[in-house]
Amino acid sequence: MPKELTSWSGLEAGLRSAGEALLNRRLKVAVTGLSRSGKTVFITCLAHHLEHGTGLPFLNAVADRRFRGARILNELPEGVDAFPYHAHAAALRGDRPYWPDPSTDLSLLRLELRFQPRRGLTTMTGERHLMLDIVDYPGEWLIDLPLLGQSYDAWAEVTLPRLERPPYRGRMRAFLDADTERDAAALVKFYVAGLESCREDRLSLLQPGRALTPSSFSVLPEDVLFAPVPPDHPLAPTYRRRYDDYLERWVAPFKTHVVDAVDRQIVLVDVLESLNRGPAHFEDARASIAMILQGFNYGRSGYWQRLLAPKVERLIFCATKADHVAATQHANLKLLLQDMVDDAARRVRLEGIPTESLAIAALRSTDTVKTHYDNQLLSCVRGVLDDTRRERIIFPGEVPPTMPREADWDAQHFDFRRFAPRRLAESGPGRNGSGHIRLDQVLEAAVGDRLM
Ligand SMILES: Nc1nc2c(ncn2[C@@H]2O[C@H](COP(=O)(O)OP(=O)(O)OP(=O)(O)O)[C@@H](O)[C@H]2O)c(=O)[nH]1
Ligand SMILES: [Mg+2]
Repeated sequence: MPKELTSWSGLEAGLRSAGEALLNRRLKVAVTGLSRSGKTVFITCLAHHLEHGTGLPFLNAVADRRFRGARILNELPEGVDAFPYHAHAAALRGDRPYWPDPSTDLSLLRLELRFQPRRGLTTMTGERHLMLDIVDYPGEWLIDLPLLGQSYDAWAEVTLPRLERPPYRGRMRAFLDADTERDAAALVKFYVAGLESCREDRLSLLQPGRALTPSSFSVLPEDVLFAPVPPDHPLAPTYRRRYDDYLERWVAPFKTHVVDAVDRQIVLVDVLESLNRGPAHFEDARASIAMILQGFNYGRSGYWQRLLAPKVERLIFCATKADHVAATQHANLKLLLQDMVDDAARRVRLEGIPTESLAIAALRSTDTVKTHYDNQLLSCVRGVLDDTRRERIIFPGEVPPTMPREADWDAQHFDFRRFAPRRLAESGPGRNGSGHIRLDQVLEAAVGDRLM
């Protein structure tokens, strides 16, 4: 072989092994979920259990006694804020624990997991490291991602008719009736007020998302925001320009942090809240999730692609806050989640990517108890209600295994209540099991193969 070729192949092999090491030591995990779906609590509790190496019996590395713990790394890429793990964990570990506020900015949690490789799989001995990068952000921003593939006119064309229909119509009436042909800021004001009202009602398809996030840094003034109008409207040229600016300034950089170069994805869905709110909300959440997932790249990638532009190679759907219902309902909750994300999951499976669905609670705040009522034995949940701070036993209703049909909604009565968090520090084995529901199974499904 000519000399230069030998050295080239040597170089390639060198790069390959350096890259391989890098690839095997780093994973970017996307935690994807609409606002209030439970992302911040999930990330905090995950880091807590990993840091302490406790409460994760279904993580194989823990079961095999190969897991050595995790630490939070403070050296982050420039310009990215650190996930306020210590503040969130302190709030959940205090004497009177409380849930975190809605997130207002993007932040990164970088965890270094230490483990012993499985014997027989490698000749290497000694400890190995895996770095996990997890980004947290306000759920409202996520719903801007579908805008990236759309022009202003295309967006307005699908958005306006949607706002004319329930459940949006009533809350958007002032905007739809506004007689404003010249004042771009005034019309935006009506539009944003409508979006805010829809958000109170927990609707999800609210674009642009940054019109809603209450942070001094991210709330945008009315003179840069836009509202949907028909193409021949006098304000259309102004809004068209603002729309393009918005995508370039805010949505494209967000995509870089949240969507690009993701290796594994955990999608959090508040299925019970959607069920609580009725068919229109259920459909709104379903459509929003399907839209968002379309922006991610799924597939097995060859070596160079993994190095240069990884694709999502594992996808886990989680129905969060499963502690709002009795353990007997978890199997149905998982089936209902599968029904809800069916379209998205099917597309991903076509790419040969395994998907998994789980009913989980990052911080289990109730127990399942049986009570007698009307000669029936009911499975209920017992916990401290978030609003009254009183302990109550509640029968939240039964979770249907598939999306209820129109006629069934009226017959169903759901009463899923918000519970105050139990103390994270106390939730070790013995008190209420491991303090979470299937958090370790999510972790095993997402990254277990890299802890071998
Ligand atoms: N019972 C119970 N409630 C939970 C759990 N996780 C989250 N919640 C509830 O869901 C709310 C929202 O959780 P967050 O983690 O703040 O949601 P988020 O997705 O980060 O929300 P944004 O930052 O607004 O996008 C919390 O305030 C709790 O009321 C859980 O494991 N169990
Ligand atoms: Mg959050």
